[in-house]
Amino acid sequence: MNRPAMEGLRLNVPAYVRHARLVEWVAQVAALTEADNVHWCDGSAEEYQRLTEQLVAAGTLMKLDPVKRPRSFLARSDASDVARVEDRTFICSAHKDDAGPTNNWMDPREMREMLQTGENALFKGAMRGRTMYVVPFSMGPLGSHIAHIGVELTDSPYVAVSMRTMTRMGRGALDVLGDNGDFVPCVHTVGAPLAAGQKDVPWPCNPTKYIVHYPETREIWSYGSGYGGNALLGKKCFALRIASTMGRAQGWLAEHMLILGVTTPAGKKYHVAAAFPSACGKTNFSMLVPPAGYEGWKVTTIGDDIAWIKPHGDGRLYAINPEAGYFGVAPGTNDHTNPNCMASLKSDTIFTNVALTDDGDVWWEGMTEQPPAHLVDWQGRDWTPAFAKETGAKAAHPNARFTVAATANPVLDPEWDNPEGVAIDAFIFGGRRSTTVPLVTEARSWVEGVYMAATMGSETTAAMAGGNGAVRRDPFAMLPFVGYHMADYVQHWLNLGEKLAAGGATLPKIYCVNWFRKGQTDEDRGKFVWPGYGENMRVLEWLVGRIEGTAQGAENVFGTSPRFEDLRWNGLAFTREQFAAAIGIDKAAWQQELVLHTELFRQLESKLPAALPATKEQIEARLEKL
Ligand code: SAT
Ligand code: MN
Repeated sequence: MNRPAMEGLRLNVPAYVRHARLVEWVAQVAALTEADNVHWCDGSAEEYQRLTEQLVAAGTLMKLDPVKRPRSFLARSDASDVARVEDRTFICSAHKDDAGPTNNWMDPREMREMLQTGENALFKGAMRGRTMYVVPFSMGPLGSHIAHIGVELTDSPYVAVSMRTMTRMGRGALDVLGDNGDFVPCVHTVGAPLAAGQKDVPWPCNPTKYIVHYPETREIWSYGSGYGGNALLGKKCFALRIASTMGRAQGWLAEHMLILGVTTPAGKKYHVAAAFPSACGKTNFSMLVPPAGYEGWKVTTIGDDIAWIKPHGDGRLYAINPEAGYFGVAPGTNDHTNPNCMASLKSDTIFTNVALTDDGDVWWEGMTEQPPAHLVDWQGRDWTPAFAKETGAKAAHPNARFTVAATANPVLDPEWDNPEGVAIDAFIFGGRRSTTVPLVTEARSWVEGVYMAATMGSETTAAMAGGNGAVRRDPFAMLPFVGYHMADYVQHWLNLGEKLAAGGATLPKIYCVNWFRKGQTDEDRGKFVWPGYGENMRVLEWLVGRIEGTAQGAENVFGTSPRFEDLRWNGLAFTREQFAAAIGIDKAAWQQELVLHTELFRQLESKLPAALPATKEQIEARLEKL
C-alpha cells in the first residue's frame, strides 16, 4: 500500500492494516485535529492493561481495592459532564424535514463549516498535545450479517478502554473490514487541546458540546464531552441514530430494546425484546431472577439496551445485541433489585461517578440500606449520612454508571453471541408513568401495538442532562435516538408489519407495560403500587401464556389486560385492590391522556401515518362507553 503522506504525520499504521480508505481518513482527521500521536487499538488485554495504567497515572482512573474489587477502577467525571446532552445533539440531514420536529437540525454545510472547515472550526487543532486513538469496532458478533463495523477516532483513552468493553473492539473488527469494507466513521474529541507543557486535568472536556450525525453520509462527529452516549459513539450515536436510518433504507430495525430469553418449566424458550427509556430498569429486566414459586423458569440476557432486528427468509424477526458490554445505571442496583448485575460487577469493572468507600470499594444510593459512615462522593468530597440528611447531597451521581463486559453476567444467554440472532416472539414497550397506564396490556393487532408504542409517554430521568421527572411523549422509547423523522419511523414499523403479514408470517405480539404506577390513596400516595423487579416474572409468565394460547384476559379500551385471576400470585401478598390500582383504566385520566396523543400527532402532522388517528378514534369510542 502506498502511504508516503502518512509518514510525516506519524500515523503509526500497523502492518496488519490493509484498508487504504481507512488510513487516508485517519490521516485527514489527524491533520485536522493536529493530534500529537496516533495509536491504533488492537483490542488486546495487554493494551487494556497499559491504557488503564496510563489513566491511573493521569488521575482519570483510580484503582479500587484489588481484593474487594479486582481489576476495577473508579472515574470521576467533570461535574458539568455527567449525562447525554440532548439539546446539543443534532441530526444534520440535507433537508430539515428529514430530521423531523423531534430532532435538533442544522444544515450539514453549516455544521461542517463550524466543526471541520471554517476558519475557527472546533475540530481544528482540538487534539493538540493528545494522542488520537484509532478504535475499530464491530456492533454485533464479528462477521454477523446483522452486524456493522465502525471506527472511532478519539483523544480520550477512557473512551478507548470503555469501547473495548462495550463493543467487539480491535483487530478482529479490522479483519472483518478487510481492505475495502464499509465502516461508519466516528470522530470524537473532548475538545481540550493541551499547549506545550500544559498539565492535563483528570477529566478533560469542553463547556461547548456538539453531538452531530450526518445520516446521508453516515458519519458521527462528537465534540466536548467524555461521558457515556456522548462519547462512546458505538452506542446511541451509531447503534441507534445512524443505524435507524440504515434500517429504514434496508428494511430492518434499530431499537432501544433489551433482549431476553425466557424458558418455561416445560423447556420451551421464547425471546422478548423490550423498549424502555434510559434509566427505567432495562438492565434489571434483562437479568430478572424469577421469584419463589417460579422454580423451573429461567430468564437469560441477550442484551440490556439496544437491539438490531432483521426479518429472515422464514418470515420471523431475528435480533442481535450490537453491544458487548453494559453501561448501566449504578444507583438503585442491589442484591434485591438485580442480584445478577451485582454479581457481574464483582471485578473487571469501570465505575464512573459512584462514591468511594474508605476501604477502596464503591458505593451508591440504594446499594445497601445503611450507607457507610463515611464516603468520598462522586466529586471527591467527604460525605457522611448526616451531611446527606442536612443537604440532600447524593454520594453517587444519579446517572453514575458501570461499564462491564457482558461475559461477566451469570445469566448471559448462550445465544447472545450467535451471529444469526434470536427469533423475537414478543415486543414490550414501557414508560415510567405514575398514573394512567396499566401494568400490562396486549395489543389486539400490530397496528394497535404500534399505536401503543408511538404514543408512549414517560417521566424523564437523570440519564438525560436536565431530566426532571416531567412526562414527555417518548415514542418507542426512541425520542432522543431516531436519526430521521419520527413519523417516518412509525410508518417504517407499520410497513414492516404489513410486509411480514403479507408473507404469511406470524408477527410478534406487542405489549405495553408500566411498572411505575404510584398509589393515589392517603396511606400509599407516592409509593410504587407494583413491587417490580423479580415480580415482573408474573407479567412475563402471562405474556408467555398468551403466546402459547393458554392465558386469559379481558379486553379494555386499548387492548387486552389480565384480570386478577389471570396472573399467578403464589408467594406474593398482592390484593385485588392493589391489582386494580396497578392496572385499572380511569376514564378521566385517559381522556386527558388522549389529548396528549393529539398534541403528538399535531407535532408529527405533516407525515403522520393515517393508522394512528384512526386507532385513536376507536379508543375514544370505547372510552365513551366506559
Ligand atoms: O446514552 S448513554 O449511554 O449515556 C445512557 C442512556 O441514555 O441510556
Ligand atoms: Mn439506553
